[in-house]
Amino acid sequence: MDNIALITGASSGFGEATARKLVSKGWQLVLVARRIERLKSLQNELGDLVLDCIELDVCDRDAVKLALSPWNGKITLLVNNAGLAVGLDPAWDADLDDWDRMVDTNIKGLTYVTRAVLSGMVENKRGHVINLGSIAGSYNYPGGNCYGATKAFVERFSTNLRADLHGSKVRVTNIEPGFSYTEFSKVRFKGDDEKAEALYDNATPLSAEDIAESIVWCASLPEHVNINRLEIMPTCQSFGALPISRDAGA
Ligand code: NDP
Ligand code: 8X3
Repeated sequence: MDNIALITGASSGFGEATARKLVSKGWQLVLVARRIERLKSLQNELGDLVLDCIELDVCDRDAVKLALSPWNGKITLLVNNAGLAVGLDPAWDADLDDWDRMVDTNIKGLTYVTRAVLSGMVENKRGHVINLGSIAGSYNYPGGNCYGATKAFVERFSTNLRADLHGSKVRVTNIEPGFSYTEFSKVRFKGDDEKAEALYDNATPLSAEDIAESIVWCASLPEHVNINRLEIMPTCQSFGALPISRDAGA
């Protein structure tokens, strides 16, 4: 059986870099995103190993089923990468539409895509689901509210999938990156590129290629090895103190 990877969110960042790296190792690819023109230009660059480019909003349950069911039974690696953070406002000020988008994409979209191709992996007794979680799923920070909660879901969904998949030989890995340079912050700050770029001033974040390398490493290990979770930060990022608020005048 050929190595065929389905990558969601392949039009940018980690997904695009993973597509490049997998092709360099001889993998065949099915690429998914909403921005089809970007997928097509990646296909032009990468050549025949890209079997298909699918214009798809992972939040659209029926469209996911329709577009991906022809691939069920053929996919050996699913990189569930499509996702986003929108906004960094405190919970009481947050826009509920932003929260809906994060829940719809990071939680519901990821489950729809998984469901569309998982039964084929189980039937073939071969496959690997690599989910993109985040350090935000494990550690709290102001404004991380709903985004972090969606990534906590991804972590728990990943390990629960492992429980369901016991004995099936299908692997599941949750990759949990920290501070990284992609279009992620442009999306989070809703196109305020200056604000997004300022985050990276005088710092060395992880690159999309760093994360792609980790994804490809997990996928390339012998089939009896399952990396459950892989938490990765740039060296410039670490942990802060847990703050105590003090009463005035005390
Ligand atoms: P980018 O913004 O560069 O890429 C996000 C990708 O997701 C794009 O290809 C976008 O494609 C796709 N996407 C978003 N919404 C949808 C949708 N509804 N349907 C289909 N595709 C969609 O960000 P990253 O590469 O950084 O993010 C990839 C993943 O990594 C996300 O899940 C993110 O939460 C996670 N992550 C990112 C970190 C970071 O600091 N960069 C750190 C930790 C985790 P299009 O717009 O064309 O549909
Ligand atoms: C993205 C990492 O720390 O900006 O998932 O939330 S963080």
